[in-house]
Amino acid sequence: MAASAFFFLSMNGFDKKWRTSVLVSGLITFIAAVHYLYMRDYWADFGESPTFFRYVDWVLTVPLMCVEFYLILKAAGAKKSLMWKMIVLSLIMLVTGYFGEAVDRPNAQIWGLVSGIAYFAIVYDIWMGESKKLATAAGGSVLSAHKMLSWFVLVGWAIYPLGYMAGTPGWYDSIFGNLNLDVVYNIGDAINKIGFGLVVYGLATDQSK
Ligand SMILES: *C/C=C(C)/C=C/C=C(C)/C=C/C1=C(C)CCCC1(C)C
Repeated sequence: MAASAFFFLSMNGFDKKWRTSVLVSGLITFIAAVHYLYMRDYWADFGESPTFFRYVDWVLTVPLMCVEFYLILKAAGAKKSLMWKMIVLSLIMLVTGYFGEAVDRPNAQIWGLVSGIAYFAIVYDIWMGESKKLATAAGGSVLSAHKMLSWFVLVGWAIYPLGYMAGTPGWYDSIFGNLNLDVVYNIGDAINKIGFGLVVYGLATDQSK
């Protein structure tokens, strides 16, 4: 919530075309903050993982992160089709993950694998595919912000499959079984949503000079 206040209050200081990007950063942390209130209450009432609210949050915030990629690459000629491709991949990643955690737990490994493939398709696109080419063409601070965001997706987002393995049955039980799924997800969300937003904030600051 503090991050959202920070992003919203800073918006007017930026050139018009960068305001949308900072607005989206604020929306991502705001949507998460609201869902964390639901998650806390659910946890307090039932003493179990608030999986449903967790995934409702992600289904809204992760596509918005894909929109951020599109917005910063728009000036370099990014097309809407790039945005939709990333959104669809992120939804496949999340819906299959939800099935593994909440609907068909005995097959969590298979759902997790399909989810992981969609995740790698996103990683591939931003590190080596269309998105990377556009960022390279844009150069300068857009390229360096794109690189930072790509690191968030490669390293920061990799926290989530670890949480998933900690919370679902599979061959990985002996490795991750002692971690708490919710704690891992909470840390992942704080790093990824606030950190991601700050990179966009930094880029908007640089471009508005
Ligand atoms: C703000 C929330 C974010 C950035 C959530 C990201 C979630 C993921 C990258 C989840 C990925 C998963 C896999 C790659 C495999 C196992 C199932 C998931 C959904 C946990």
